[in-house]
Amino acid sequence: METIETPRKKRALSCIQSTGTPTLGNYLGALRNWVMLQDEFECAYAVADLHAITVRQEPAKLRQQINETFALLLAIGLDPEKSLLFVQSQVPEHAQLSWLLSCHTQFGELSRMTQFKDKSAKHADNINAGLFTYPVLMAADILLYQPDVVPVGADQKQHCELTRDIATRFNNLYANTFTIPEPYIMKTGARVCSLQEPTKKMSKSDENQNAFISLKDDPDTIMRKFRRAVTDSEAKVRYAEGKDGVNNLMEIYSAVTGKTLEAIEDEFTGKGYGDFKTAVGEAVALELKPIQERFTELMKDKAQLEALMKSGAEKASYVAGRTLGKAMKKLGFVILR
Ligand code: AQP
Repeated sequence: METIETPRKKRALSCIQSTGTPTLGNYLGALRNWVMLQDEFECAYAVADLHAITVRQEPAKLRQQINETFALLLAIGLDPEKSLLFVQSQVPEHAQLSWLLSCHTQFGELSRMTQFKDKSAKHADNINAGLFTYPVLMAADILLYQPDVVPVGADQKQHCELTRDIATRFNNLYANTFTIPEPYIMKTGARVCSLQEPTKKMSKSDENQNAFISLKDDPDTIMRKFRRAVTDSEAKVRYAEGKDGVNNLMEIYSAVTGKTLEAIEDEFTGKGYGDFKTAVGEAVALELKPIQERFTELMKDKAQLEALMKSGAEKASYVAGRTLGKAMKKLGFVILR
C-alpha cells in the first residue's frame, strides 16, 4: 500500500551574541525574520554568550545581557512552543563539537575572516585565540542542529561559507555526519549601517552610543539619534551612490514601513532631511513600542525566564548530543552507553 508522507519541515538555526543590547540592525537584518520563519521552518535560536567573551566583558553586565537578550527574543515574538530557544553556554555540546571541528579547520582559513581582521584591529590589546577560532565555534553552533538554512545578515555570509567548508570536509573524511546548510539572507534591511559612520555596519558593541539604535531605546532617544545621523550636504532624499547616510536611513525606513525606495523618494520630494529623519525616527519608535512593552513584562518575572531557559537548554542538549555522539563515533572515540 502506498502512503503519502508529509515532507518534513526544513530546519533553520540562528544565533545572536550577548555583547550588548540587540540593535535595530540585529532586528531588521535577523531577528524580525526569525519570527516569520517559525511557521515555515523547524527553528532553533540561541543567545551566543560564549562568543561574547572573545572581547572582554564585565561579568555582571554579561549576565544581565544574557538575560535581556533571551527576554528580547521572547518579546519580539519567538515562541518556545514552536521553536527551540536556548542559551549557548547552557548546552555544553557546543564547546565540545567546537574542539573536534577546530582540528579540521586550517589556520589559513581562519586568517581570511574579515570579522577577525576587523575585531583584532579594534581590540589590538586583546587578540586572543578565541577571537581567531570564533568561526569554528559558530560552525559547531550551526552543525549540531543539522539545519538546512541559516538565517543571517549579509555580514555573516563568510562565516556560513566556512561552516559549509568544514562540514563538507568532515563528511568527506568520515562519511555523512552533518547537513550542509545554506545561508538565508532576506533582502530588505539585510545590512543596517551605523548612524555615525554609514559605511560600517551598525553594531551593538559600538562605543559611540549615537551610532546605533538599541531595541531598548525610548522614543526620545530614538528621535535624538536619528536627528544626529550623518547624511550629506545635498539635502535631497534620494538613493544614490556616495549618499551612504541617506541610503541607510532610506533602507531603514523602507524595512520598517514596507515602502519602496521610489515611494520614499516621492514622499520626501521638496522636503529636507529634518522631516525625513523625523519620519524615520517615528516609524522606528512605533515598531519597537510593543516589543519594549513585552520586554518590560518579561524582565519582571525572573523565575519564569529561568524556567524557559532551563527547558530550552534541556531540549537543545538532547538534539545537540545526538549530533555530537555521531561525530565522535565517526572520529573513533569510545562512546559509553
Ligand atoms: N548591522 C546589521 N545589519 C543587519 N544584520 C545585522 N546583524 C548584526 N548586525 C547587523 C545580524 O544579527 C544577527 C546577530 O548578530 P550577532 O550579535 O550574533 O553578531 P554580530 O553580527 O557581530 O552583531 P553586532 O551587533 O555587530 O555585535 P558586535 O557589536 O558584538 O560585533 C546576525 O545574523 C547578524 O548577521
